[in-house]
Amino acid sequence: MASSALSRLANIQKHFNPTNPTSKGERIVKISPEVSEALSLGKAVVALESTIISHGMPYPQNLETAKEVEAIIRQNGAVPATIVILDGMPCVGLSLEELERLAILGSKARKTARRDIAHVVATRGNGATTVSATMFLASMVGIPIFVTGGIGGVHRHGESTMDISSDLTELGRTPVAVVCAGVKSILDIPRTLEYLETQGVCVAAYQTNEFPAFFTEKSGCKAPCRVDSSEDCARLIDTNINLQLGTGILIAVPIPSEHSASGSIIESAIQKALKEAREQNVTGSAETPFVLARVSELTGGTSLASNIALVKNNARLGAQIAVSLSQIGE
Ligand code: PSU
Ligand code: MN
Repeated sequence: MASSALSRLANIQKHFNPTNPTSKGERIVKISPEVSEALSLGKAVVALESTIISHGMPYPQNLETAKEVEAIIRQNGAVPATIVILDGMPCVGLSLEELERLAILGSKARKTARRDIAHVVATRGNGATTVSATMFLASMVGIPIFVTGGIGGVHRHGESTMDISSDLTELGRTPVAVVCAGVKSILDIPRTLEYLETQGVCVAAYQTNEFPAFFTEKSGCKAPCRVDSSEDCARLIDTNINLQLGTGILIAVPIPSEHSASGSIIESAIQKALKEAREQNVTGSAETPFVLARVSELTGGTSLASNIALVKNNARLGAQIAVSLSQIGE
């Protein structure tokens, strides 16, 4: 028991409880009563990001999807903890009103990666957290598992632009397992995997030997390791925590096969959207939201349906992993 992952996390929380007020009497993060209770009892909790809601999907599908994803996590025995910064307060676990506020804010919320957190908080802004910022806040409150759709990566031509998502460096420095459907082919997938290796990140593909490419099951790249069940994933996470490696884990789950058929249509839309982004000089953090919105328009919503399906699939597995992890050491 003493060596289990969860008791280690409880120990971290005891020494640094972010719900305690600072010396000036201010809280630095607000944890919902449901998430707070689950964490203190060592129950399964799954973190969720907010950029996917604000920038990744249009309203009202974003709100519907966010609510459905939370429901899937509950049905599978875990507590969802959507993470966002509202009026300068990092929030872990949202009420329905807060979730609605985020969905309606859409891209008016600031896309918040690790580098942006302090400024959004200091200016009392609204920040939709990306994978890097969500991992940071999840780790701060002791949540070891986080579910999303896709993560950022090394952009094409990244070797000269140096546009490499901070999601990758966060995976190298924060011990949270991220369940995703791989990375999109709008990115340079082989270089993304190289970069993750450099960062010391364990990358495991779920029930396949190949690293998935978000809209398609295959990327042409072999995954460094393979896991076949939620118990496998939980053991991997528990081991990573016990060894105190300090690095994250990427669990890459292929899109359900009934949605991957449209992959080639989506792939050609991606090529067209990338060309438009270059022509219109859309770069930096604006590139991913631009390309995703254009791909959705060009495919008449097919890509959005696939996106929603894979996030739900990831949510189911992520909750099962969280439940398995909470049972280790019991
Ligand atoms: N990739 C997707 N969907 C997304 C994102 C990435 O397939 O919604 C979002 C995530 O929040 C991710 C962020 O963390 O974009 C990465 O942005 P950037 O490339 O600017 O680091
Ligand atoms: Mn970038």
